Amino acid sequence: MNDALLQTDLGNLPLLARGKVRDIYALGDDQLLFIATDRISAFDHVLATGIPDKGRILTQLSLFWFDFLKHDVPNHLVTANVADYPAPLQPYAAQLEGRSMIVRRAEMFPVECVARGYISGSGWKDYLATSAICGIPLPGGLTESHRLPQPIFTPAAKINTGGHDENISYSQVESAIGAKHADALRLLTLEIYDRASKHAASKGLILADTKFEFGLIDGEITLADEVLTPDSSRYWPAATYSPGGAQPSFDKQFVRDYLESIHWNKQAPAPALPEDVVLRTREKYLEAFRLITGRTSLTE
Ligand code: Q0N
Repeated sequence: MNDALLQTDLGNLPLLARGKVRDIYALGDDQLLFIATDRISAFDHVLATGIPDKGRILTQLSLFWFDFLKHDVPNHLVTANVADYPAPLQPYAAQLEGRSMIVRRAEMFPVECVARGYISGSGWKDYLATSAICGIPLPGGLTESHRLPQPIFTPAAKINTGGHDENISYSQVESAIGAKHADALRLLTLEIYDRASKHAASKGLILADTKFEFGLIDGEITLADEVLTPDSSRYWPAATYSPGGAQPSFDKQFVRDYLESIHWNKQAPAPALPEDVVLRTREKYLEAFRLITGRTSLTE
């Protein structure tokens, strides 16, 4: 056992959505309470063991990036300072500290806005099958994890909770949300990816790809959800980058290796993790946090 937070319990507060990792509660009509638990998923399952501090680390990373990008795009953050939360949340302060944010409720676009600078994951699968990603033609002869000639916008549609998102073409985005919003989301996604990947590169990290979610608040396109965390992005250490095959996951490789070593069939129930895998994985999340934010501790 460890002291990871696997489930939030906020009494009567209405739970809006429980994701694999995050729990979202409604706060009146206009705001939401976003809580990152310490749950970890691998091979599409939430594991029985959590990673202590993972929720705090990912929340602090999102907050870092919201601040870093605040002149590029408005975001949904209201406050992450628990002392400023409404009185009914104060009994739960210990559960919320460092791992939660109050955000403005947005009218979300039904599009996952993915930027890719490298060819990996579903992008690699698409390329093998079609020589393109999301209908964007690419040069022949690229190998897995290769850097792309330029970063591309590869939107996806949410299938449902659990299922994988499905890559869609740009014209499908236009049909879903209109050409004006599609153009704005594409430009913003690529601009934010460019700024973030340059920051990551200055810290020795390749930002291979990342996913953003946007919504409208008072008619303005607003960056929502979590941003540029290891759960929503692929970070690779530049020092060991070696195209021509899959790159080890920065954060989850010990977990994946363990799950392969026990020959788990990848069907529920997902197994628990041994303590050394938990501790080494926690260290990887902390390493990402230190590199990206330049901070040495979660609480300073
Ligand atoms: C919202 N999601 C999908 C949990 C998070 N600002 C907002 N306003 C209204 N709705 C949402 C936001 C945000 N952000 C976004 N759900 C609700 C993201 N999920 C994915 C699964 O984990």
